[in-house]
Amino acid sequence: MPDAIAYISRDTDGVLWKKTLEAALGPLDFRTLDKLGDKADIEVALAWKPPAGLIASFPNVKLIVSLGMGVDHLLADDKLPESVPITRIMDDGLVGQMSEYAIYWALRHHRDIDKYAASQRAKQWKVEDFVDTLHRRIGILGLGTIGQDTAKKFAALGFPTAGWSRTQKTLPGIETFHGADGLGRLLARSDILVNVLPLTRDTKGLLDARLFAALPKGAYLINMARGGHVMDDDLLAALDSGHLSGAALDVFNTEPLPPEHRYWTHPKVHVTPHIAGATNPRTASPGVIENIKNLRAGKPLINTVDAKTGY
Ligand code: OXD
Repeated sequence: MPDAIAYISRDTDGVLWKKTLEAALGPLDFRTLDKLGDKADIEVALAWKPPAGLIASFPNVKLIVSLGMGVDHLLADDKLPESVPITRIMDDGLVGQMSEYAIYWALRHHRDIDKYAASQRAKQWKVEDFVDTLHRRIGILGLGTIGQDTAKKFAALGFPTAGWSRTQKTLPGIETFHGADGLGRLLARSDILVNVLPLTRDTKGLLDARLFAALPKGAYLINMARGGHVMDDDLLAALDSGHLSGAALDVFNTEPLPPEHRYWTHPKVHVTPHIAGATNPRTASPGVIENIKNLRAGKPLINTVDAKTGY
């Protein structure tokens, strides 16, 4: 019976995942990308950005687990076996980190910290115009688990907070918009726009010149979803024209961000290397363990992904 777990990631060595899974499931035949051995032994693939076609070469794989909450990295592989279920991690730790990331950059912008840092360098005692929290409107693109947590925390800080999703959602204390009409209405009232959408056929390139133009002048962008949402030239043009006041970007069309990319040195851009939310085996593993047990017991899986919607 194939029962090996393949850990497919070039970002981390999997030692923590092996330890965490073994603590719950007992000793495992746990294989990493460089030591996959006989691929016929592999029952479960834990994957983050797998090389295209690799999972299709596991003849007996029964479950594909996305090691990210986003699954675009898996669905980009057009050879992914269609009949094998895909599940994704649901990681409270990661969700909390993502909210922290958005709140950090939003507060830094809201309280003019970069301007005060420049004033300090120039030894200048200069007070910037004050903007009441009640007048700094937050807009969140995407109201899945991450978007909802982020929205709730912004609202708790007193920011007027709204969110947009494909289908209608109701959330206490959050203004919600949906569909194509709703997007324009959300943008028109968003002084800080936070993107946490899944990357799908419908959302690829959504953050383009038209979308930026629909934001109020001086709006600030925080992108912690995927680089593929953003038309980079359009964002740079919106920053250069002064229509947008700045951007905090964690994700990029090409990762690692190439050294020659203008984002690295743009005075209005903050770049971080896809760290907004790191998968943490401690908080991500319970659902994975449950699914491995369910798979082996022939029970229904949780956190399944619909390949058609892309999340
Ligand atoms: C994810 C990510 O999808 O970290 O979880 O990008």
